[in-house]
Amino acid sequence: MQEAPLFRRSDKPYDAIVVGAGASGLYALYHLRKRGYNAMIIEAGGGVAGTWYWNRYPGLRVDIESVEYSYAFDDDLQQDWVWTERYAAQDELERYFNHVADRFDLRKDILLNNRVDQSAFDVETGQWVFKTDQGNEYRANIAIMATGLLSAPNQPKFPGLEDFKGLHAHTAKWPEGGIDFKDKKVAVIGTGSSGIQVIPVIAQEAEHLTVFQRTASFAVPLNNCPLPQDYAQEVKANYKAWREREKYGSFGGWASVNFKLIDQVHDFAMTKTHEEREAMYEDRWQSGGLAFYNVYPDIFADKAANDTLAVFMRRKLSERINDPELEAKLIPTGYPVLTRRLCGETDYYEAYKRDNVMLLDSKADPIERITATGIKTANNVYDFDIIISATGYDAMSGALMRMDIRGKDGLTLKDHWSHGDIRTAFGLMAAGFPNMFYVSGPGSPAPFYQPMLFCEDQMDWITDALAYMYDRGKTTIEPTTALEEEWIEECDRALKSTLFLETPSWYVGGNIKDKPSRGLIYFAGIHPYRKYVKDCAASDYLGFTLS
Ligand code: NA7
Repeated sequence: MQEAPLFRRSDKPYDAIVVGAGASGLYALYHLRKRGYNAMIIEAGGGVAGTWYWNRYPGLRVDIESVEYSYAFDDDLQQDWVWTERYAAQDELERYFNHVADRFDLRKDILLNNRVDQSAFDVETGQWVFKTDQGNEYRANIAIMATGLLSAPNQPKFPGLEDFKGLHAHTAKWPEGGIDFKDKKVAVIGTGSSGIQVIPVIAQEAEHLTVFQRTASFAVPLNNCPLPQDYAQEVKANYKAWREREKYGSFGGWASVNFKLIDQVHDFAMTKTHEEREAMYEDRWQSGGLAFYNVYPDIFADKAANDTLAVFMRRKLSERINDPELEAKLIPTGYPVLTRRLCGETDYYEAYKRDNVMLLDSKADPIERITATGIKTANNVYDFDIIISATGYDAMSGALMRMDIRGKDGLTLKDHWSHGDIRTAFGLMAAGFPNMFYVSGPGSPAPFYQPMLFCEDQMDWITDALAYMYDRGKTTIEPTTALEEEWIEECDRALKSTLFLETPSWYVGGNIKDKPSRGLIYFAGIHPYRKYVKDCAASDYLGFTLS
């Protein structure tokens, strides 16, 4: 890693300020500069890389293949960078984003260790004023909120947490020096993607591990391995075509199954024979990872179609776990497969076969409180040295809602989004908040699309809209409330045509008390989304007011 050049401070207002130096924020700065804007990033962390900076728990790795989970905007970058594993681990991803910051000389315009507490629109000047927790204040004409879709940790308010005398950490806020589990009694609360990654590692290190599971997740083998070099070379030789296939021919921006490029499946599960479906599912199971998102589209919408996959998965999990008592606890029932995020696992089920690991059912015996020495459930008391909350995120809207964002006429974003829906136009802007854009924001299909590709798409749209605005001598753009209304309806229609509401996951705001599902995510995915925003631009930004 190169030594960071000092942040270049400007006392004049910036053309644009980007909040967040994760995957989206870094690209936003690069792109804005390329389009001639004087821009800077304000970042709360002490380094760049967002998710891969904050989440440092052992076992963390991406579950989209590294050659696909990367930027596409610069061919030299994708040719030069060498991924070492099929699914990169946290440290490799952190290195990658640092390399991007150095390679494109971004650091001089990145202010670290400053959390934006407040962003307020100044009607007099038409500027956004950003105030940070370090007492700094910056102004810009354009605000780009690249604050992350899974960045605001969800820490359940367990009574007594502050009395715990041992160490407590959330997976999304891992202490920088790491945690030594040796000879320790450890609790992990939560068995989503984060819990499933951290549990096998802690199981090997700790004296004893107790897992508090409320809902079992569907988890498929990740099949991580050193990246086969012939595969890496093949991708590099064909990166352009590969990216096109990811963008236009895949469901979620990744196109490889079993190290082969595949097309999105458009056939419906229920039009296939049992044998054809089984062959498709088996292929995905052998591939590992998230390849199941690329199967028949009716899996997401039709319970009978979904059941065909759920039955297959349960059978595979039963063979994998091969222990009736554990199978009863670990094989999910009661919700459609894929409506909670599919997890990729490495040695997860083996962890429960160890003598030093105990799995508890937190639905039958819920956590009541944390005590000075451990956890009290409805029926039991347990002692721990360390408690890990792997309890997820206030997804999509959480990071924005936790900031004090004030638009025109004193309207706060919190208030704007607190009336039963998350109001945006295409997940890009909200009415009353001129010139403030969200990247991978609520109301977009971000959770179902590769984040770097999405950010590249969204920044193109944003800077095209700005060019259109400035070319016409205007200085502000904002959506009408009518467009917001239409978009919420479209989001709601798309959500209700799926099975996602059948379980209270973060996809539908179900993990956060009183959080609305309306407008949170655009469930129809990237392809219809792309058409909506493209058509809007082509129709002179119909639904947006320029002034
Ligand atoms: P998730 O997937 O939201 O999982 C959080 C887990 O924490 C889940 O098992 C929850 O059970 C559990 N949880 C949350 N609150 C409690 C309380 N109060 N008591 C017991 N258990 C609780 O978050 P992750 O960090 O694992 O993954 C988030 C995303 O990051 C993932 O989907 C990928 O996209 C990357 P519940 O299911 O609510 O019963």
